[in-house]
Amino acid sequence: MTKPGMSRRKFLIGSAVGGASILASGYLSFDAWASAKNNVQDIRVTPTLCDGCSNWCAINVFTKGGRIWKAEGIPIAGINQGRVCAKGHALLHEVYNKDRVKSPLKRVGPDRFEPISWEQAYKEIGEKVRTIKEKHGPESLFLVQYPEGNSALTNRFINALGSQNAFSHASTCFLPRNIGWWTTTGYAKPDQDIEHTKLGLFIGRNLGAGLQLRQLSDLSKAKDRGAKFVVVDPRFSEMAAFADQWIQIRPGSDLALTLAIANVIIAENLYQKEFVEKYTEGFDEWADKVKGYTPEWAQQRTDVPTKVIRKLAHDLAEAAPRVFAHRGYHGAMGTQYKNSFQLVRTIGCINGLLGNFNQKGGMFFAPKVKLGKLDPQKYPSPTVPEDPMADGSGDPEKYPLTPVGQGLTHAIPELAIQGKLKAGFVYHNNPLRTCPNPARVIEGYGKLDLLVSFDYVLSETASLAHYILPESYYLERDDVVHTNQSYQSKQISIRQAVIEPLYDTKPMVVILIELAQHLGIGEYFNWTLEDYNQASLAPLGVTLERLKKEGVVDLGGKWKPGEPEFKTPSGKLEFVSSTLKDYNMHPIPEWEETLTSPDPNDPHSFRLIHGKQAHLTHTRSINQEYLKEISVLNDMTRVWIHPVRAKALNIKDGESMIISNAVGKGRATAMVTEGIHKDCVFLPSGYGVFSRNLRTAFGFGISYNDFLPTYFDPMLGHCMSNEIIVRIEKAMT
Ligand SMILES: Nc1nc2c(c(=O)[nH]1)N[C@H]1C(S)=C(S)[C@@H](COP(=O)(O)OP(=O)(O)OC[C@H]3O[C@@H](n4cnc5c(=O)[nH]c(N)nc54)[C@H](O)[C@@H]3O)O[C@H]1N2
Ligand SMILES: Nc1nc2c(c(=O)[nH]1)N[C@H]1C(S)=C(S)[C@@H](COP(=O)(O)OP(=O)(O)OC[C@H]3O[C@@H](n4cnc5c(=O)[nH]c(N)nc54)[C@H](O)[C@@H]3O)O[C@H]1N2
Ligand code: SF4
Ligand SMILES: [Mo]
Repeated sequence: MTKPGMSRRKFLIGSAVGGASILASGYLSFDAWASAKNNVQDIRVTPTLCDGCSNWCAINVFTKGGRIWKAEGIPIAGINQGRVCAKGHALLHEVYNKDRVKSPLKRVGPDRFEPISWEQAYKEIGEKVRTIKEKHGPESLFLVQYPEGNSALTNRFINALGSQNAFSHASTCFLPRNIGWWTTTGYAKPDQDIEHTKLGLFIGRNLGAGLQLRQLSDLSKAKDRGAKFVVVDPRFSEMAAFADQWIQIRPGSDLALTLAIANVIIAENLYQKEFVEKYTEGFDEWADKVKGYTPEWAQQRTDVPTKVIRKLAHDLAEAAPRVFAHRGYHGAMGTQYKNSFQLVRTIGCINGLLGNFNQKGGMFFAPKVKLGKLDPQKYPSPTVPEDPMADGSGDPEKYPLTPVGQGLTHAIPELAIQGKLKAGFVYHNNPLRTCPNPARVIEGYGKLDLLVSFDYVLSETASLAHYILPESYYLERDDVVHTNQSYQSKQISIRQAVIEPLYDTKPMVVILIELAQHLGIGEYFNWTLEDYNQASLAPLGVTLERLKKEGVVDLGGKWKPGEPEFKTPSGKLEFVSSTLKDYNMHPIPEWEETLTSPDPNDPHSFRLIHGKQAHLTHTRSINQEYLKEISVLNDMTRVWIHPVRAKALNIKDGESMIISNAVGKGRATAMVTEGIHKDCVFLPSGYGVFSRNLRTAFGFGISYNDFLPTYFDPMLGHCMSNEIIVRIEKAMT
């Protein structure tokens, strides 16, 4: 824990939405700062990619005397346009974190580790994997990761071992969002032309905290130009504060709201007829279904007045086609409610009614860069196993729409308890803290015969692993060529080492290549990272040297408005989904109840919802001292509760509350505010670290996963993370 004397550092957080910079005053004495500032010798600048979250913003990192100094955004990078957020700045310092793993480790007792050599670690892991494979088959092996640039290689690794079990965070993040869009338009992630829109509707998407820097910059440009934004959220989020209109909604009821919007647009003939005729499928059938979903019907479920619903439908239709309902991410349209999938489908269909696909200021499908591949003659690829995953993802009888390669990460503990999974590799992911029901996750992972982590610190998951093969921190390593840089033109970028590794750690690509030799799959890793990157760049006419020098290369190919091209089986936007029909699933977006509801007769009963804060990423950033300090100084772990509900429980602002249900119990400070719907309490989601090896974060705040049962939604299997009912009471001491 931070010492009391140290916790008085003051920070200035720049920029209202998202935070553009942090200045640490008092961290260095003024004299020390001035002399450091004047020491302009030996300053080097290396372009690379931030690893603070999934955005991978392009940054120039400065070193002074060989030490990391600061970062600036690279202006041409489409993803961040020269910006860096608070995390991006603060996480530079993580390279010097006292909690880092400094060499390969072997667990020799509960939470007791011994340093070992890479060679010994590889050898022992190799032997164990061979034994497990022989006894239980390759399908008992798995990999779980936050799939970033290296995922092509980690997938190759697990496939080469003969297993199809590559899991990602999808089932705790975005799964229904992607599948909902895919079944409607044929694209998992359409984009929106925020910059040129007249009106943007954000349902459960809070760009001011779930950051995406380019979209934030587009929002301000559009607003300056007179565009309007409407936010639907049970909570007065940062985005709600920025918007022209905030619609407070009962959590879990957005599907009713959107169906009613569709009802008004159709009933009043406000839709784009030409577009609907030419580019959509199943309109009449859906229109018939939608008839029953009147604003009066929706008001009862959403608490949104009929007048507001009607006006929103009219506003959207009037702005069409320079209008969009945002594609969403984690909140509401992600893995939060039983009806999230149908919500995404409905939002896709509303965009269809507005005829905005591939229109200026509407939705569009971003141009994609196609990277080259290793020569298959010289560098053979492993056969990808065709079986579904151990959790039933890709199985026509179970979760046919859940992609193999993503799967259900929160099913791993159950599968381990059942003995179906025996050995796992965990990369850039911390399932013990980011999956539901910690006791269950710990039990499941604890049953594995082998758990290997590649973490750079002893996260909760790494602390349970048998071996830790520490990846070098992002400032110390080279990675594969990256493409996800812009959504309006084709760009490539690259992460490269800014300094030499401080400790005995290695880049993931090197670890995979070396480990593969000990696992009998060396033939699939008979190349170097340089070979791999050269092959990726070959068709693009850009040399690796140039990319490394410039950091980001723009390949042109900017998106232009025009005819939309849908990739569904019918080639049209599908109001009635043929894919869902094939699998005997509801093919038409229609109302579906949430799984749970608070008891309206019990003053203690609440739904627990959660969300991001701009200065934190998931659970992994609160161990960074500057970022924790922002939380401490602004008292940001507080749980939001409505004044009427708080009064009934005699809870005052700043007092302690006990939150409990059958899964867990915790204590939090109340933030009494009208900015939260009466039915729910809101818990910020970056806290509750329980690994004692993360000394700054340990024991600070609580996590929604402490209260979340292990659910699998019937269609996709996602974790339904806002289907939590808790009991709130005032803490007596
Ligand atoms: N409690 C809680 N749970 C959540 C969320 C939340 O906000 N709070 N969010 C949900 C969502 S939206 C998502 S996307 C998922 C995210 O799920 P995770 O990916 O599990 O989340 P993180 O907390 O980012 O954990 C990342 C892990 O990678 C490690 N790591 C960081 N940098 C490096 C590196 O350079 N190399 C390697 N090898 N490891 C590194 C960190 O130490 C940490 O253990 O969690 C979901 N669950
Ligand atoms: N700073 C920061 N930025 C990040 C991340 C991060 O961890 N930190 N993670 C990245 C990742 S992996 C993700 S998934 C995204 C997440 O980005 P978002 O999806 O925007 O983030 P959330 O905060 O999870 O959810 C958004 C909003 O949904 C609201 N919400 C909850 N329930 C409901 C409901 O029933 N209806 C409606 N309408 N709204 C509801 C919450 O109050 C919250 O304000 O952010 C990305 N960017
Ligand atoms: S949004 Fe912030 S933390 Fe995420 S990649 Fe960009 S600068 Fe880094
Ligand atoms: Mo996420």
